[in-house]
Amino acid sequence: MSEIALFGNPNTGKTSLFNHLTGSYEYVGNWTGVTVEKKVGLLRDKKNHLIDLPGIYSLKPLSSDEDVATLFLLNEKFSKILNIIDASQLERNLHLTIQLLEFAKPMIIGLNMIDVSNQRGIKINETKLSELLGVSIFPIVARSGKGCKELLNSLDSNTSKNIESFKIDYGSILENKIEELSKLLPSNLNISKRWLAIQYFEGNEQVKKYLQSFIPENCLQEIYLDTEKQLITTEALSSLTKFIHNKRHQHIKKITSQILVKTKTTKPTFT
Ligand code: GDP
Ligand code: K
Ligand code: MG
Repeated sequence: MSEIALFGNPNTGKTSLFNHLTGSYEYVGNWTGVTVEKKVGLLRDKKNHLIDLPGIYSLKPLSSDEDVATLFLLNEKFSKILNIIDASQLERNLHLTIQLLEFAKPMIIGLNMIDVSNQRGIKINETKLSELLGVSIFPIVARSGKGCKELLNSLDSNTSKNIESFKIDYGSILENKIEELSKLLPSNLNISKRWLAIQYFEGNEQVKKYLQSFIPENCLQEIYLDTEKQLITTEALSSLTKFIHNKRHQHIKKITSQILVKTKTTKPTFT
């Protein structure tokens, strides 16, 4: 039996989906050191456990909720990520999705709130989105349970591989620094070095602490400051965090321009 980790933004239907996929909670407690609730359920096919993680917009910790998510990725053993996305808020949701894809472990997407996006006249080309992200996507309505069975069946399949195809080009300056930092890490690490480097540059404090067990603090700091200095002089931006956010935003815009089809001209939702 292995563990599947449920990640998503707040209010995307995580609890609704959790309840459809599991019978009842097998275990409810708190994450170590924080008051954030930890829920673990047995999937209805009794083949795997599902772990409900706090709803977050980004892995970069702003609160103990985000701490839990990063610490989970760094320390826990799990077989797969299940990322739930609100189809009616695609652009915003994809920021977390990208950070999870960069983690480069097997992942599946549950595209939720399909009823809401349909009502708003938004059609999403799921096949194309799946192609662009390199993972399987299952359209669902977590409130009613529509599509949840197909999603459950796919969670057990052993076919999902590590994600290798997904890569945002952060530009030569940052890409070189990602490479430089990666080279300082032990080769036998089972966490993506690229993900660690990107999260560090983004300002993820938990990742920074993790890296300090391999790289002296002053050396880490030097790389960070040099990267920021180079980017600030050439790109006229305020911070490394902002730079990474902007790159992801551009990438998301490129994705959504290829997969969104508006069928009605009512409310503009994707602005
Ligand atoms: P969480 O905060 O991610 O755990 O999300 P919840 O499961 O609590 O859902 C947030 C709200 O969205 C609740 O009112 C749900 O009933 C509703 N909801 C969840 N999934 C769907 C869906 O597919 N369609 C619609 N229309 N509402 C949904
Ligand atoms: K909620
Ligand atoms: Mg919830």
